[in-house]
Amino acid sequence: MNEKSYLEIRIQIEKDALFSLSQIETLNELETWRINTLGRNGKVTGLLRGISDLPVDSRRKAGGEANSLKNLLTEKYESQKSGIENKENNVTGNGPELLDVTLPGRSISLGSLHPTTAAVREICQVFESMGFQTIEGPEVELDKYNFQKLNIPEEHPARDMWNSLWIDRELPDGSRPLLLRTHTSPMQIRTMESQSPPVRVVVPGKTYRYEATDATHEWQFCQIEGLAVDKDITFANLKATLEEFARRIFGDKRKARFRCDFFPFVEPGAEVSIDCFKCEGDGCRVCGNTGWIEIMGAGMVHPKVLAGVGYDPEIYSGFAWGMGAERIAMLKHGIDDIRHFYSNDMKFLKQFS
Ligand code: FA5
Repeated sequence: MNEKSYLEIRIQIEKDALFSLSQIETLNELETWRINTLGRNGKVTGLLRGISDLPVDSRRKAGGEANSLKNLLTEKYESQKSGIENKENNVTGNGPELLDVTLPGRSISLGSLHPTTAAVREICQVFESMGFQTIEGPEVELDKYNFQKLNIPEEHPARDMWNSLWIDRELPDGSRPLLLRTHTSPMQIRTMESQSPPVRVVVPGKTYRYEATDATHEWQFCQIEGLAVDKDITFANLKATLEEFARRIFGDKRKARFRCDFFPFVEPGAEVSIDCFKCEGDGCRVCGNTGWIEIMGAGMVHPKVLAGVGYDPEIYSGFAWGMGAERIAMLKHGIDDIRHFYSNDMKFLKQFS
């Protein structure tokens, strides 16, 4: 064979292959075309093999021509293949018949606030309207702030009130003082250490306890701490502030109850409960048959705590509280199990969007 006839064969193969490719409509037909044209015994491969039959000085040009044909047909094959695949999958492709411009656009689905976040924002706004400032603090805390400066020394039995998750990290002095905060009360100390009275803050944030879960207890939940310190603050101010909060959040229908309680960092201390939304106070699973759901601990800041941060307890007094945000949301929306909040159940969460 000479160079001229070799190149004529190449042109003929190109013509035939492009024509037969243009007739193909299915992937099966396309595969047969590929085998016959580009496969191991296909025409293009035969053309490439034929180079060795040519005189030596014609081989270079013939090889270039054969390879360019191979590249051209491979490219055409790939584009034909994706065209057929798009058509079969009904995806809008190059063909105008696949694009329906009259279809309405897909609307972007917007997320919404988690019910805990929504409750936290609403509660903080109520207190902001009463002159409190919203601040945040660290979730990994020091023993010093979570306990000691709150009048709970090491080895004190009151520590058993908060089952703690300790962090297994030793500091250079050999101590292991880090834990996931069990309440937001450490922010009382951090706030008072960083400013002089008067103080009025609310502190929302995650808290953690090594606790079994049930309808009203989670191991991770959200608290909102409140602290007011000034001259002449009395228990009457505490009660008025929290009663106003309860009225604004729950309306006049729900009843608030204050009872004596013990927290080492307040004196006197109180537990605040709201009558159960589920049984209207008769007693049920949600309220543990008591008719009341406890929403917060509160009290007058202990003089030892004030003195510990450098405030003179003879001049200043204050009140503080720590409430559970999920419990407030449960009461507001009639949610009967706190575990719904963090089970990632979209059916539950979408009710609040
Ligand atoms: C405290 O954590 C105190 N720091 C509150 C406080 C602050 C008292 C300032 C006095 C002055 P207690 O452990 O009771 O207290 O928790 C406060 C509130 O957090 C409870 O009333 C409840 O609403 C919520 N809470 C407590 N434990 C859980 C839990 N496991 N799951 C969900 N909410 C909880």
